[in-house]
Amino acid sequence: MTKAERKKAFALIDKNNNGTIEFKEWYKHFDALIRKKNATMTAEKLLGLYKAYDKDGSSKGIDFEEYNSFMDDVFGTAVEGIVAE
Ligand SMILES: [Ca+2]
Repeated sequence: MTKAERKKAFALIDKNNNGTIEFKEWYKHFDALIRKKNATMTAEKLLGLYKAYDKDGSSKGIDFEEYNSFMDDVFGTAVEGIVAE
């Protein structure tokens, strides 16, 4: 996923367009995504992830840089690593 694609994905999650992903936006997005894959993740786990990536602990949400580091952790090695080989 290129940075431009990530920006698009970020904008899709940021429904109210304020530049950060609030927990309700985060939850809605990932809950739907996880359900599509027939998996489940509890709200507590999603909240834990959310808090882990809201690095400045502002609790006003996850900004693009924070989202980007989340994507690096989740997809960096697994997907882009394979593509790079
Ligand atoms: Ca938002």
